[in-house]
Amino acid sequence: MPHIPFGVDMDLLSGALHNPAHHLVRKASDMRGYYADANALDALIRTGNDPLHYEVFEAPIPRESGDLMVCISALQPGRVGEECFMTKGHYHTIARTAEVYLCLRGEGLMLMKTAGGDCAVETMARGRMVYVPPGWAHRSVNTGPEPLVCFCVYPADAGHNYGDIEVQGFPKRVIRKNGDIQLLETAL
Ligand code: S6P
Ligand code: ZN
Repeated sequence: MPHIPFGVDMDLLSGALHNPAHHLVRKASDMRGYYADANALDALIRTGNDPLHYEVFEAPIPRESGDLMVCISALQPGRVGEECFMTKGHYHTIARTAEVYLCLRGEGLMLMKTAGGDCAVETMARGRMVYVPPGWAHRSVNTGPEPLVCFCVYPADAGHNYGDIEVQGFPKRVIRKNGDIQLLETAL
């Protein structure tokens, strides 16, 4: 891909980018193993017609050192059992790379952890930026009734490493119970 300046149009409400180079779609069936209540996820897949979980639209940028990847994502509202819809979460393959999330719509939490056992949680809301430092795995959680739409920028060669996340998850799970958002400690 040539390195020439360009611009792209985005729909900040739905969280879409026109003519993306890559469009990632994750449905409920892609999330097996990630939620505490596997039966509730199976029921959602069967009776809910395997609903959309989240989408990520990436701009046409080479995944090269020195470039910045730009994407916009939309995480749908909903729950699996009591647990709020969330992304899989990942480390970056190149661990020294950070990421900036600017929230454009909705409400949520960013769960972050290091391989060394540190954990952090930041709120996400329209107009709020969350900085994910190098070495921190990150997972977005939608705690509200609308799509959680975010604009992200990170080094284009960073890569995704799902590492221990599918097996261990994060040190906290986010549930909505009786209308309240609660953070549960998980046994790691
Ligand atoms: C990429 C950035 C996001 C995620 C997206 C999907 O570094 O953090 O664009 O790719 O939120 O998350 P996941 O964990 O399924 O790759
Ligand atoms: Zn990332």
